Amino acid sequence: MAKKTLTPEQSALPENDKTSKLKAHTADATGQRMTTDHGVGINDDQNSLKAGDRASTLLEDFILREKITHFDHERIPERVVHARGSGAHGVFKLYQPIPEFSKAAFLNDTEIETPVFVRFSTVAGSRGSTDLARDVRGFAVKFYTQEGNFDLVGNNMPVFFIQDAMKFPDLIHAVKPEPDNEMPQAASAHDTFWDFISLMPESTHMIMWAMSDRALPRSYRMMEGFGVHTFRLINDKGESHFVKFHWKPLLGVHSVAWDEAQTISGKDPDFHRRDLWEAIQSGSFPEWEFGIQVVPEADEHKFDFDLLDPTKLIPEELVPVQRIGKLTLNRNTDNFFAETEQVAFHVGHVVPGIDFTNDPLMQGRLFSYTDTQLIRLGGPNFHEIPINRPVVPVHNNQRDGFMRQTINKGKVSYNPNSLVSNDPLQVKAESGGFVSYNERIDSRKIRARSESYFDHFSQAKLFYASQSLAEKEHIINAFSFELGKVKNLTIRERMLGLLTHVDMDLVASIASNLGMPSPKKPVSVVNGSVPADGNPNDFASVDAEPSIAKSEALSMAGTIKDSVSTRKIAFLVADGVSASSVDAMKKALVDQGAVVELVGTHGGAVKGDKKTAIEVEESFLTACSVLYDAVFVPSGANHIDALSADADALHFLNEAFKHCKAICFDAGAEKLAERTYFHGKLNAKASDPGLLTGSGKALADSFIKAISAHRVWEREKPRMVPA
Ligand code: HDE
Repeated sequence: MAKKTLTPEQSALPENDKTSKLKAHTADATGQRMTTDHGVGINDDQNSLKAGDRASTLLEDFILREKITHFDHERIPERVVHARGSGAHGVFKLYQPIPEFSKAAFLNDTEIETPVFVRFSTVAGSRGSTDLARDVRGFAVKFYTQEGNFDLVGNNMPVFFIQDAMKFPDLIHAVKPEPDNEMPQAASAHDTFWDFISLMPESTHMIMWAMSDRALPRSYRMMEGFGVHTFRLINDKGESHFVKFHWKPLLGVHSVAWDEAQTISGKDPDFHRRDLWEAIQSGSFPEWEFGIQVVPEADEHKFDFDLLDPTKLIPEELVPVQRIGKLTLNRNTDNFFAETEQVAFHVGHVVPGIDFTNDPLMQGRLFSYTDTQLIRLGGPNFHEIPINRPVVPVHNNQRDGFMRQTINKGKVSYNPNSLVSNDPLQVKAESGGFVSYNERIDSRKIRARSESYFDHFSQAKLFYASQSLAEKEHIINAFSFELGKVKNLTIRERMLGLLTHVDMDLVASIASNLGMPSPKKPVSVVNGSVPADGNPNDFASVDAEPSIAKSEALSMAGTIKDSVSTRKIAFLVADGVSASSVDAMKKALVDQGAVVELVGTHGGAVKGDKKTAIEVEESFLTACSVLYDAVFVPSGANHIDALSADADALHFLNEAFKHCKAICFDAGAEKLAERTYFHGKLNAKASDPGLLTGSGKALADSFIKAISAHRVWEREKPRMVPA
C-alpha cells in the first residue's frame, strides 16, 4: 500500500490520529508545545484515556484530571461589595510639586511618571450584573510609586451613607438582594434598602447624591472621583495638613437618563466596560486631573461641620481644589482575571507623606481591606500576584502561607538577629521609612459619636439647592421610582418624613407621584429617626442650615461641554442614501474625535444613491438609540421613504428625542421627522437647540455644538409622549 503523505499540521497531530481532518485545525500556529501544568508534553488534548474507543474512561488519566480539576477551581469569591468592575493601566504625572504639604516622592517630582492601575465598579451588583445600575461607582487607583504602593480607594460621590464602620455590614445587607428570594439584583429600589435609609438620618446627604444623575454616569471616563475621607498630607518637617482628594475628568461630568439606563442594561450590560475598553483601544485615552483641597491643621474646627465626618464634603467655594497632576489611562488589561479581578486595593496602602485621620469610617476600612483579600485571594501572599506587586523590591521576614511564590533563602526569618547582621535593615525616616503622624491622643475609651456629627441635613439641603431644574426633576423622579418599588407604606411615609428636612417641594413632588399625602411641615426627627419607630439609634439629628446657599461644583449643569471626542453618533441609513451626505458629516465629526456608526435597515451594506455599496456597522436589529449620544439622518429621497416606513427607524428617533439627544437632519431628510412624535418641535417658534435641519458646514457646526452640550434636558418639560 502506498504511504500517505502528511501535511505539516497532520505531522504535529497525536501519533494514533494523523489522518483526522478535525484534528488538523487544532495544530498550534505559534509552534509552542502544549504541556501539562507540570511541563509534560501533551500528545492528545481531544480524547480522554479509555479502556477502548467505546469503553469507559480510566482514572489513570492524569492529564484529564489535571485539566478538569483546574477548571473546577477557576472561580474565586467575588468581592462582597464592588464585585462588578473594569480596570485599566495608566500613568500619573505631577504638574506641580507640593513639598509644603507632602514629602511623598511622587508628589514632588514632575519628571516621574508613576504607573497606575485603576478599577471602576458598581457597589451592589454581582460580578455579572449590569454596568448601568443606579448606584455609586467605585474609583480605585493603585499608584506604583518608588516608595511603595499608594492606593486611593475612592468613589464617584464625595460623601458616604454612614459615619461609622460599625454600620457598613447593615448598609450593605440592606441594599443587596433580599435574603429570602435573592431579588432584586443590582438595585436599591426595594424595601430593605429604604427601610434602612429611612431609619438613618445620617444617610440623607448621600442618598441625595445616589438619587441624582451622578449614579448614572454616561461613561467611567466622564465621572469625578473622590477620596471621600479627609486624609492627612505630611511634609518633611513632620507637619500635617488635612486633605480631600479629587479626580476631575477632562471630558466633563455627564450622565444618561434613567429610562435610558434601564434599556442599556438589557441592550448592552457591558456598556461602561466596553466604552472604557474601546476608548483606550482607539487611542482616546481617558484623563483626569488630580486635585487636592488642603486645610491647615490649625483650621480643623473652622467649619460648621466636622472634617472627620465622611457624610460631609468641603464646598469648593470654601476651599478651592488645586489641580496638581494628571492621570491618563493608556493600556487595556491583557487578562481580566489576572489583573482586574485579582487586584487588591487597600485604604491602608499609603506611602510616607500621606497619612490617616480619625474618621471612624476610614478607621474601619483600615481593617477591612486586608481581611477581605484573605478570603477572596486565598491567603496572606496576595501581594505577590503580579498586579499587586510594588515596583520596588520587597524585603522582610514574612514567610510561607498559601501560594507563597518567593523562595526566601538562608536561616534567618526574624529580627533582630546576629547571624546575618540583622538583615533586612529598618529604614530611617529621612531615607523613606514610614513614620505615623505623631498625633496627640488623650481621651477615654468610649462607644459614642461626637455631637459635631449630628447635623445630618445641612449639606443635603445644599446639594439639592445647587442642582439645576432638570437635575432636581431627575432627583424627584428617582425617589419616586425607588419608593414606588417599596411595598411597605410605612417605609415610604418615613422616608418622606426624613426628606422634609431637605426640601418641602421635593417631598410634595415625590408624594404626589406616589399618590400619597405630603407632610405639611418638617417631621421631627427624634433620636435619629422619625417618631414612633422604635429606632435603636441613640444620637440626635440637628436641623442646621448650610453656611452657603449654593455650590456650583455640586451640579453637573455647569460642567465642561466643549468636546465631542469619543461621542458615538448613529447615522440612520437605508437603500438610496446620499453617499456625499454621509461622507461629509462623517468627516466633520470624525475630525473632532467623534465615533460614527452607520445603522442600516439591514446588516452588510446599503445601496448608495450612486449605486455604490455603503457598509453599515449595525442594523436596527443589533443597535438601539440608547447606545449613542446623537443621531444623524443623511439626505436621499428613496432612503427617507424607506426609513419613513420602518417602525424601528422611527422608534430610534423618538427614543433619542425622549432621552434629550441631538438629532440632525440633512437637507430633505427632515421629511422623516413628520412621522415622529416630535415633528411639531422641529419648526416650532421656541427652537430646540438639539433638533437641527439645514445643510453643509453650518449644519455640521451646529450639530457638533449640540453634541458637545451633551443633552437638551430642558426638553423633558413639559413631559412628552413616551417613545
Ligand atoms: Fe469599601 N470595600 N468599604 N468603601 N470599597 C471594598 O474590599 C469597606 C467604603 C471602595 O475595585 C472591599 O477588596 C468597609 C467607602 C471601593 O477592588 C471591602 C467600609 C468607600 C472598592 C470593603 C467601606 C469605599 C471597595 C470589597 C466602611 C469610598 C472596590 C472588596 C467602613 C471612599 C475596590 C475589596 C476594587 C471595596 C470594605 C466603605 C470604596 C469588603 C468595611 C467609604 C472603590 O474590604
